[in-house]
Amino acid sequence: LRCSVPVNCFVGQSEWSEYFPDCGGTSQSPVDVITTQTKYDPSLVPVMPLGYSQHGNQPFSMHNNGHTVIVELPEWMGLGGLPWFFTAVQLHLHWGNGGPGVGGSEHTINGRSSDAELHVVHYNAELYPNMSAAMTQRDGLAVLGILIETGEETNPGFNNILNYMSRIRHADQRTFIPAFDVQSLLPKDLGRYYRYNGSLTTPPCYQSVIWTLFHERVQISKAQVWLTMRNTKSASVS
Ligand code: SG4
Ligand code: ZN
Repeated sequence: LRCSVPVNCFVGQSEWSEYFPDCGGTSQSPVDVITTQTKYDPSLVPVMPLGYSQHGNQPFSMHNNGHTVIVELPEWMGLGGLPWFFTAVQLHLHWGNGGPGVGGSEHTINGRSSDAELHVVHYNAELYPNMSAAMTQRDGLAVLGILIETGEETNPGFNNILNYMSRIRHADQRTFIPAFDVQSLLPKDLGRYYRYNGSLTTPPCYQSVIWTLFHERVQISKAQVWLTMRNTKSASVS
């Protein structure tokens, strides 16, 4: 396989490490969490979303980067409960291309995938000045992973994003959406999660992420998933 612009010509994950050496690292994410092999650590306190509900009046910027939808978050949002304070940067979604029931999540639990996965990305604001300085460093980033299942009931929190997806059907399109309570996207139980040191799940795969994968899955409706997929047909949202 030869290509001048690697990001545009991947045929599969197996080739990532040819172009991005970190993708062949020993802590590559995502992982399959095998619950019988996890170790209980009483020092792990519940996840503390800080300022997630203080969204203010400034709209959030949302764009399609050609792979996914990204919502940029205000810098007063952050994450406590870790050895350092982490500032929120953005959230994005991973959807499969198959629709509900096919399993578009990145992380799996005991081999079982979910229909989609939400990631809220933060950087270590105590040790590094900004996201780009932090993203190459061990302990530089903290990402919350939320597994999404589809059912019958509409999840109003997700409509704050999904209602506006049709405005960014194509790569590089950007829009502004009304600010909303980001905590409404998280599961209720913030105390049960899996924590491990891993990496960005896509190139450049920096081994820089403290991962928190919630045990509780969040439900959205099948209609919400179909609507999203229809509105992003040409954007290869994945
Ligand atoms: C997705 O490709 C996002 O579009 C990327 O966001 C993100 O990179 C990448 O996933 C890896 O993040 O939480 N899945 S992940 O490990 O957040 C970063 C952007 O490129 C650095 C802005
Ligand atoms: Zn992600």
